[in-house]
Amino acid sequence: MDADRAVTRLRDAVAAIVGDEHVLLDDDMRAGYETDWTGRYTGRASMVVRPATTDQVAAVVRHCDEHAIAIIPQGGNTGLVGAAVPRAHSTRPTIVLSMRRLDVIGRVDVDALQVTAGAGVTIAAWRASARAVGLDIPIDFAARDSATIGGAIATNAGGSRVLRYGTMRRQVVGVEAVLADGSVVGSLAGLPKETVGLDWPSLVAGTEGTMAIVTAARLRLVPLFEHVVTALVSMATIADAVTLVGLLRQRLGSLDAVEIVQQQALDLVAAHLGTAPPILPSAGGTIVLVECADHRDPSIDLSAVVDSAPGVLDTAVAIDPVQRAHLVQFRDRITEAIAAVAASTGVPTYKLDVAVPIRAVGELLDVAGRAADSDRAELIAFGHLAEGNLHLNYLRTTTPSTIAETVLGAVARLGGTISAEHGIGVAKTSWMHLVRSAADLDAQRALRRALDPNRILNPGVLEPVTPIAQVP
Ligand code: 2HG
Ligand code: ZN
Repeated sequence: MDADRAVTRLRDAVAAIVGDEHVLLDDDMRAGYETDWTGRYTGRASMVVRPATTDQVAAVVRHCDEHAIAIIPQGGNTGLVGAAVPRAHSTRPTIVLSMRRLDVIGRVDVDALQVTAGAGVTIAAWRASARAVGLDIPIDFAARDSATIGGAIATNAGGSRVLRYGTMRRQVVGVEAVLADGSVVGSLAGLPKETVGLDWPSLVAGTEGTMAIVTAARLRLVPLFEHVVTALVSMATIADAVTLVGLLRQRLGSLDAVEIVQQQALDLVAAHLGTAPPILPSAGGTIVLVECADHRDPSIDLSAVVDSAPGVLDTAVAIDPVQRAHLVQFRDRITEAIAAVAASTGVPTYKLDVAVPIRAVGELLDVAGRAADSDRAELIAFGHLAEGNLHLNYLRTTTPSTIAETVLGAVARLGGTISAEHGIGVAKTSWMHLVRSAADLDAQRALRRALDPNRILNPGVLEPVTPIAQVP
C-alpha cells in the first residue's frame, strides 16, 4: 500500500474513534505538537490525534498496535528532553497522541485529601481545584500552566517542593493506564494501603510513556498554609550555601523550598525583566531562594536560621504576596529569560538536568563552568539545591555532545544522576549506562518488550544506547 493510502486509512480509522475535528493532518495544525519547547527536538508525525476519554485512547492504541504505528504520547509539550515530540529521523508511521482533552477533574475528597484528575489536567488546574476547598498540591514548578498530570507522572516531575513532599511519583495514589494492546489497567480507588502485587503508579512514573499511557490519576493533596515567607539570600561561597541547607532542614519544619540561582542566572532574569536585582551580588556567585510555609508566620524562625548561618552577604525577605512574587520571579522566570536569548540568537539552548549529592554541587559547578569556557558558551546554572539538582543551561554552545560527555561523566564520578527530573527522552539515551548497570538496563528492556512487543509506545525514548566500550 502506498504511503498516502496508508495515512488515509489511518485517518479514517482514528477519526471514527475520536471524531474528524480531532485528527489534525495539516502541516500548520500539527506544527505546535511536532517541536518541543526548546526548539531543539523536532520530528514529523502523520497526524495528531486528540482523544477525550479513556475508551477512545484505548481504541486508538489498539488500532496502532494492530498496524505497528508508533505513538508519541503528549501532554502540555513542556518537556525538555524530546520525549513528547516525534523522532527526528524516524521513517515509521507515527501519531502524536495529545492527551490534553482528558481534562476532567473530580470533586476533591477533603477527608482523604485526594482528587481524581484526567491526564490532560494542568498542574495549575489541579492546584486551583485544591485551593478552592482550602487545600494545596504537593508539587510546583514554573511550567504549571501548561504541564499536565500525565506528563508530570511520565517524567516523575519534581520542582521546588520535593524536599517537603517528594517527587510526582509519591503523589500518585492510583492510576488508570492503557497498555500497548489497548487494555486498561490500574485503579483510582485511592487506597493508601493496597498490596496485591504490581503497583501501576510505580511502573508508569518516570518511564516516559514507554510502559503504558496514563489516562487518569488519583492524586494526593496537602494542607494549604496561610503564611508563606520567601527569602533571597546572597552567599559568600557555594560551601556556605550547602551549610545553610543543612541548618534550614535541621531547624525548620515549615521548610518548603531551597533553590539555587547562580549570579549569572539572576542577572539574566533582571535584564530580561528590566528590573534591578533585589539583593547585592554574591562574591562567590551563589544566591539561595528559601521558602517556608506554615499555619503560623514562619518568618521569625527563618530569619533566626539565616542570621546564624556563615557566609550570608545580603538577604531580601517578603511575606506580602506581591513582594513575594517579585522575589520568586527571579527564580521562576529563568527558563523564560533563557528562551528569550535562544530566540534572539537563533541557537537553541543546551539543557542538562542533573543531580549530585549536595556536598558535590560546588565541584560539579566548577566542571560545568570549565566546559562552558572551553566552548566559549555561556553557562546559566540554577536549580533545586536541597536535592543537589542543577539545571545547567548552555547558551550559544557549538559542541553540546562534548559538554554532555564532560558534565555527565563528572556527574557519574561524583555519585550523581544524569537526569533528576526532566527524564531521559531522546536527549540522554547515550549516557544511561553511566548510572545504571547492564543488568538493570537489560531488565528494563525485558519489561518493555513484554508489555509492548510491537514497540509502539514512544519508541526511541528511554532506550539505552550501548557504549562502544561495553560491546563485547
Ligand atoms: C525549573 O526548575 C525547570 O525551572 C526548568 O525544571 C529548568 O529550564 C530549565 O533548565
Ligand atoms: Zn527544575
